[in-house]
Amino acid sequence: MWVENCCLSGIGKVCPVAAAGGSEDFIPRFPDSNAGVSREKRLELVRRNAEEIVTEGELDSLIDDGSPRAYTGYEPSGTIHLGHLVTVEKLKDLVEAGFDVTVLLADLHAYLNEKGDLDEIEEVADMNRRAFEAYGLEAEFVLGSEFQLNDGYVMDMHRLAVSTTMARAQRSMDEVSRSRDDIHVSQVVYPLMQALDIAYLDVDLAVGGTDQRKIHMLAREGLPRIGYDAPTSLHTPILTGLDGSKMSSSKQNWIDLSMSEEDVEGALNNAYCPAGTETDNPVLEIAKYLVFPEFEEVEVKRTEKYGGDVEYRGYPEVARDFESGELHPLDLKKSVSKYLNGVLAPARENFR
Ligand code: STL
Repeated sequence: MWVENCCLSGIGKVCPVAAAGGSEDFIPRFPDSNAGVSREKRLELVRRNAEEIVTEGELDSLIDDGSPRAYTGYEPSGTIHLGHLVTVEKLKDLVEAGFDVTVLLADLHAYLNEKGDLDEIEEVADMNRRAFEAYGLEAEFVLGSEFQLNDGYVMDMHRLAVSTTMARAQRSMDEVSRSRDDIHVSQVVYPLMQALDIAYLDVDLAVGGTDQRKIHMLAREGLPRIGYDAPTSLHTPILTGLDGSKMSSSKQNWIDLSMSEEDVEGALNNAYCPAGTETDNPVLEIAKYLVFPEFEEVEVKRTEKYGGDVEYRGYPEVARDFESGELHPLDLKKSVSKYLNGVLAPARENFR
């Protein structure tokens, strides 16, 4: 039976689709281990769905390193939304490609970004860790404040501060910062610390959304000036909000782990999904960045009148049929809801 063959990267983890009461025809993505995964396959895993790698040449060398190390940092957040999960998917790809992965729960960064007091943030961080683990991410989880207050780190922060211009530090925060005017000093301490995290966690590859790119570029230039290696960086796309505009907490135009299966279904059903158009289409993006990395095959169920059931092996087939008009938005939405709910089921338990 299918559930016995289900091997999400963790041992003894429950398959998300089975947990969601999914059918037997789902095929999970994970092999039993990454032993024997070819160099080519490992590179393909690292590169898939990446918007940018700085630089491809460096990544190519990293792959030949015995055990390359990668990380992403997250400000602990009361809502884990699909935007977070795009980078989590990439980290799962990296684990499968043989990287040692660290997740930084950046409590001090959240504090600097005015997200609350440290005690509250730490509680949220622990909930986030459990959600990421349940989602099948095998990583080492580190709380920022565990090492960011050590003497060596603080001294390096001052050294980096001396060699970084105000304009550069401020600019790097353009897409991350909470405040736009009346900028606080914390806003320029933030990117310096983020750069140092890369050195102190001893990682080769820094992963984040494209909103992190200017901070990563600052790290690439700044770290060598104070005696550390320049990190390679990989950026994932930023998901379009469900209404077709930029995701924003004020609009609540996203799906997060606090939502029930029915809420997810409803949200997708109402989502912007213009027939025949791939551009800025959040439903297709969810299929591409969150569903297909988990399932080799995705089935769309339709009555005979509307063309009958169809199975897609890979996102390009879906995009092709959607663009030609062969696949209707409503059928796409129904199928994406079902698979997405399967993917979210185990992590959602943490919010009950
Ligand atoms: C955000 C939004 C987002 C990413 C981050 C924060 C990342 C924070 C971070 C902090 C320290 C690090 C790495 C990343 O070392 O998309 O508000």
